[in-house]
Amino acid sequence: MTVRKNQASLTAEEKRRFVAALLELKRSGRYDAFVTTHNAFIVSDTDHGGRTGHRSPSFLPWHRRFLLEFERALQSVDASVALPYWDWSTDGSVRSSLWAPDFLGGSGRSRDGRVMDGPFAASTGNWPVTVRVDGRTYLRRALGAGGRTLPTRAEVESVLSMDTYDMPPWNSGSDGFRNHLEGWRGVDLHNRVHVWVGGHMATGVSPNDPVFWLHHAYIDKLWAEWQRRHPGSGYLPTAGTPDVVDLNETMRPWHDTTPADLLDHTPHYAFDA
Ligand SMILES: [Cu+2]
Repeated sequence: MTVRKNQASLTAEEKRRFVAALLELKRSGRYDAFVTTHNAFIVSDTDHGGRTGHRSPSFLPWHRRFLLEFERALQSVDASVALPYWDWSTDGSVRSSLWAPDFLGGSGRSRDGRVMDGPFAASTGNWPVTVRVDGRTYLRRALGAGGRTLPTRAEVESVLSMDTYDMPPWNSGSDGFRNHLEGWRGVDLHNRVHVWVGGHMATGVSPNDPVFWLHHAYIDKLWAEWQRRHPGSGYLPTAGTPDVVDLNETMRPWHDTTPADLLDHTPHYAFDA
């Protein structure tokens, strides 16, 4: 059974195996296919047209499936690996063990944002950025540099307390849990974490930074926590909504799974707490 753990509690051996599996997916070319898919959806998801991966109700089930595909790819390299999650509301220091050289490496240098240490630094030769939006081929970060702060636990609580999953117009202008979690409205839990990390994480090719998976694994966990708190509230909309994935409609790019199929994470993985 896959158990997704808080990254702060991983053992040295668990970190080593997770990093090694990431590097092997990168080496084989499978990693970059995930970056390409994410960017294609970022580019095509629009508020007044078809929208699936972002700015829509299916933001959460789409990323749940995307992470499951990625986790299965990691497990095809090393069956012991599970995706860890990063609780940025309680572990938001740039000195966190998350950013240590034995795990994800630290922030970028000020001149060009280049990450200089850790397994994903360009100097290792192991992490070329090939799916990119400009000519720069090195991983970039600027932790906390944009003046943004990470969400607090109180802000997380304020979003978890919302009892409607999503609302018309089912986009970045919506009220409700999904859009406050995604961050186009209100306190913003998900978008601002991308901005706080900066560099590639603040672009459509954000999965170039391995922290993408740990961030989204925590967003996914918050969805599970919301479900536990609001057992009477379900995914919306349920039917007949143009441009939006209803409860029982299949999602691109897989065409074989619906939001309804993904509401329960427990057939696939558990959380450590
Ligand atoms: Cu994201």
